[in-house]
Amino acid sequence: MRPTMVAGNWKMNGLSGDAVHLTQAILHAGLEPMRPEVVIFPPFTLLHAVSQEAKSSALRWGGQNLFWEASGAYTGEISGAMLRDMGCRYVLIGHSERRQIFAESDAQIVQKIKAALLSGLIPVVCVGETEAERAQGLTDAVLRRQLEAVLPLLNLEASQPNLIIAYEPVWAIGTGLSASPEQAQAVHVFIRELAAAYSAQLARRLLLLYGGSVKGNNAAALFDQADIDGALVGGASLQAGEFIQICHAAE
Ligand code: G2H
Repeated sequence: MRPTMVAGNWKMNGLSGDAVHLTQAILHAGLEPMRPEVVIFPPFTLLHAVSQEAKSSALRWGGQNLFWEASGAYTGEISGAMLRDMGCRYVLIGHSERRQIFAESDAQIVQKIKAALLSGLIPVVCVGETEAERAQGLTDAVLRRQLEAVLPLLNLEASQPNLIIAYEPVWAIGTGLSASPEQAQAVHVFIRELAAAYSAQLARRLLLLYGGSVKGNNAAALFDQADIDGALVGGASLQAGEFIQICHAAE
């Protein structure tokens, strides 16, 4: 059985007090350590506060983005080493909001993944189609294009995958309109098949998260699907009770 993960993407939300409150709530929720692995992705400004609360727990945290250069005159950017310095284990890369609002390209996403891996971070790479692309029957083609850039970065020498994929259909993000478990499962199978072209063993072990309006009341049905290994949760991760309910659904 593959491990499961529930990750909370706080996006651009929260001040120090919120970070302490939310982190404390997760730590005191009676979750079984590491079943699932629970990860939070706070804004950069809250990484220190989260790390102070969670440092001697099984809770993990990561950055929502990074820049591919190691250091230098890149005003406003954050490097992989800086995230490691904050105790991050993971980094989100290629979230659709980065792709759409900040025009991140597949080529830039590849550079970011390489930088993350070099820094010792585990990239959680987001892929997904828009509503128009799905309506035109282009879901597979879009995912193939996005993943053809990413999957060659799998380390074929390793026994475990060096990255995680999050399938986030853009039409389901923050809309309250989650993909049905069956729709998500079908795409996850497709992603695993694409990965199997590189390594059947790594593909079996590849952690595939679903993201897009995951809530306390729909998480269990998503987790029942064979190829959904966890969730990347946005809006609901800002509400302690809702997020903890999702974590329990993955236990
Ligand atoms: C997708 C998801 C978290 P939400 O962006 O990454 O957000 O759960 O609010 O749809």
